[in-house]
Amino acid sequence: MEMSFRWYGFGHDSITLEQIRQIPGVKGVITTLYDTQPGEAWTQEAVHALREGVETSGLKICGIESVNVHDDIKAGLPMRDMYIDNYIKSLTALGKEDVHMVCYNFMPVFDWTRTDLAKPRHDGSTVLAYDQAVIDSIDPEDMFASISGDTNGFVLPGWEPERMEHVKALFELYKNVDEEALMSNLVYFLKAIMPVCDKYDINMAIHPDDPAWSVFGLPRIITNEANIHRMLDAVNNPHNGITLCTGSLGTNRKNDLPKIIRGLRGRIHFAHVRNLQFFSDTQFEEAAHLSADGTFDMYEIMKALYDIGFDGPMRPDHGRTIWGEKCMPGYGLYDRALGAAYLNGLWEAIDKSQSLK
Ligand SMILES: [Mn+2]
Repeated sequence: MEMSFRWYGFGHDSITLEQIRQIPGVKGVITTLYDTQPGEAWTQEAVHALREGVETSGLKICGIESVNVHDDIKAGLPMRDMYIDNYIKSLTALGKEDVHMVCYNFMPVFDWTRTDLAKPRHDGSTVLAYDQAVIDSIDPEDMFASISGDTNGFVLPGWEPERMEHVKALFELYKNVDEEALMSNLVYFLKAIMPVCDKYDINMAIHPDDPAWSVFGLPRIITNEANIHRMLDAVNNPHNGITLCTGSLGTNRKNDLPKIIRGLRGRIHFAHVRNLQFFSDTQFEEAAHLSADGTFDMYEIMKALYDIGFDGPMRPDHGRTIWGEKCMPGYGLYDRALGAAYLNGLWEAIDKSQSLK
C-alpha cells in the first residue's frame, strides 16, 4: 500500500505540494490535467510538465484521477471510436511518463451526487451529505442549484458549470441506454484500451457509482459485487481493475465491504478509504475516518486490503471541513491529513501483528 493524497494541480487547489509532503507517510499525489475536457487527447508534454512540478516538491504522481471518459463512449454513439483513440493517446502519454494507474468512472451525466455540501455535524464540522428524499423532490436540471452549501469558489470535479449547462441534452443522449447497454459500452471501451495498458503496464481502476444505485432513472452498473465481477470477467485482463471506494460502494448497505475486497485479489488497483454515518438506507453523511465516528469498521476494511496483498495507491477520501478551513467541500487539508495518519496507523498495526504470528 502506498499512501497518497488527491491534489487538483497548480492554480486549482488551495493546498500546496509542500503541505502534502509534510503529512507523515504520504508518498505522492493523485492528480489530473485539470484543464482538459473529457474526450481530449493528453499530450506527453503536458503530462511531463505536471510530473516535473510534482517531483520538484519531493513527491511523485501515484496515479491519475481521473482521465474522464467522453459521454459518446458511455452512450455508445458513432463518434466513440474517435474518442477512444484519443483516450489511447492519453494513456500513451501517461505510460511514457511512468504513470501506471488511471482511475475513471462510467456514470452517465452525474459523476457523483450529494444533496448537501456543508451539513453541520455533531462536532461542529461540516460534511457532504446525501438524502434520497431531496433527490426525489427535484428536477435533475436543477440538481446543481439545489445542492445546499457553498463550494467556496472551487469548481467541483464532475460538476463543471459548462458541463452542467447541458444536463438536458445529456439526459437525451442516454434515453435509450439501459444498464445492459451501458455495460456493453464499457466492455467495448475496455477491450479497445487493454493493448495500450498492456504495453505500458497501466492499471485501469474504475470508480464505483456514487451513490451505488440509480439516480434520476439513469443507468448505474458499478454498484455491487456481482456487477463488478461481471465487468472484470468480461475483460479478464489484470489491467482491468477497480478503485475500491468504501464511501461509494458502501452507500448501499447490502454491500459487505470486507467480503467484496477479499474477492478481488489482484484486481483492486486503487483504494479510496473513508467512513459514512447512516440515518436510513438512503440518507447518510460523510463521517470522520475513525470507525467510531461512522458506520464502517475501518479496521476490517484495512485488514481485508492487507490480506489480499493490496500494493496500489490508497488515499484518504473526502474529509470533514474543520478548524475554519476554507476549501473545496470534502477536500480540505486538515481532516484528510488526519485520515491519512489514521489509515497509516491501522496499516502499521496490522502489519506488525501479522509478523508476530
Ligand atoms: Mn471515491
